[in-house]
Amino acid sequence: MLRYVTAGESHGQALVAWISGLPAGVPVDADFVSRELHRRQLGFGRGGRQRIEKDQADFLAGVRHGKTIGAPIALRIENRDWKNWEKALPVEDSEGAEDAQRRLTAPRPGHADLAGSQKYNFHDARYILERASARETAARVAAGALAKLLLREFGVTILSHTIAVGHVRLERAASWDEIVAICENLESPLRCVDPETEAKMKAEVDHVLRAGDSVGGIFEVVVRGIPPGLGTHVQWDEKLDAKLAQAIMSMQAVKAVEIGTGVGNAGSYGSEVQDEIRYDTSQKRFDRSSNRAGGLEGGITNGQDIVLRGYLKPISTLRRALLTADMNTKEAVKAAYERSDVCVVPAGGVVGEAMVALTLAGAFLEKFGGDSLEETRRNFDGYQRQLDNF
Ligand code: EPS
Repeated sequence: MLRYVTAGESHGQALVAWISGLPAGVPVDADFVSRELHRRQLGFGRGGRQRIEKDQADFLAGVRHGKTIGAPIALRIENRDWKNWEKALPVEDSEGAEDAQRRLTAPRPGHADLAGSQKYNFHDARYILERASARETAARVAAGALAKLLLREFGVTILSHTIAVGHVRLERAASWDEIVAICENLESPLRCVDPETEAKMKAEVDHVLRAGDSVGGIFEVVVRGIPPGLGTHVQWDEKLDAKLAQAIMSMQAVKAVEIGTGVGNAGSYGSEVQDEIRYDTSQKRFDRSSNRAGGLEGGITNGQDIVLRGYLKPISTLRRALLTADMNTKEAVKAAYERSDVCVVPAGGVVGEAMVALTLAGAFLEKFGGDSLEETRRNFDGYQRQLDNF
């Protein structure tokens, strides 16, 4: 079973990830992992923090001679900013530590600040926001890169692009080649395949930057090469679409998830929505004339591209702060402002890819198993023969 967890606070020493269940013998391309981490740091609208950090995964366990050994993998990503926070967030209590604390008592509407403080009984949201921070997604991306490396062995590619930033939306479909190109282009400010739309998106971010506001948007993750038959219809918590939705929904600031054209489908007729089935004799595979289902039917992959969208609300830290109530005095005050990003949609796509990769790798290993990559491959190849002869 593939399992993973992360630990780490935004301004603590480091982020760590623990991943268990990958078969032995998966090549671990460290440059690929670094590149994924770098991609997550990019995008127009990020705050000053990204100039401090240079995310790198340091493998502590489970990888030897460039390959997984079947043992749990542990990795660490340094927070370079820690040196600026050591006094404010020391591990041990010390004299004078109280004065160095950077307390936050004016909770930001939309943030975990207040609900978390009430739950954990702090009259200071510092410890809450440190862990709620999307800084944690760096650890997810490193873990997701390992999942991608497993899936890559079986011809699966997971990419993403930006569909909307604020009020600006990509009004046409993006081709696979365009999505490949935008993922390779590390200079693209917002990772939108259409340059004209991207310029408008950039203006939208510029506008909120000047106004002291923030902006959300939509990213789309597309997966090519996944075989039919991952996930199952038989039990609610084993349905793969449900697991993917949870994986994306668990991301900071995501408030909705869409699979295929799910939102629009609700207002259309059945004849306009279902994807007609064909048989491709040369490939010996069934396919569809369209892909409104986003590659999933009944909670099972159907062999079409998996397409899903994450809807990000605007970041809740606003320079032009909203009203809140102080947690101690209970008086009406302006919400706290901390250095922040104003738009994270391009990074959201990269994190979305990682979450999808981890979820699909889990479903893949559930179906094909294997303690070594060779064993997984034998099982996979046997299933391909079953499909050939179906
Ligand atoms: C974040 C606030 C900012 C972001 C951070 C998420 O950090 P800081 O408070 O240090 O300026 O840059 O994201 C990252 C550090 C990252 O690497 O993604 C928040 O409050 O969620």
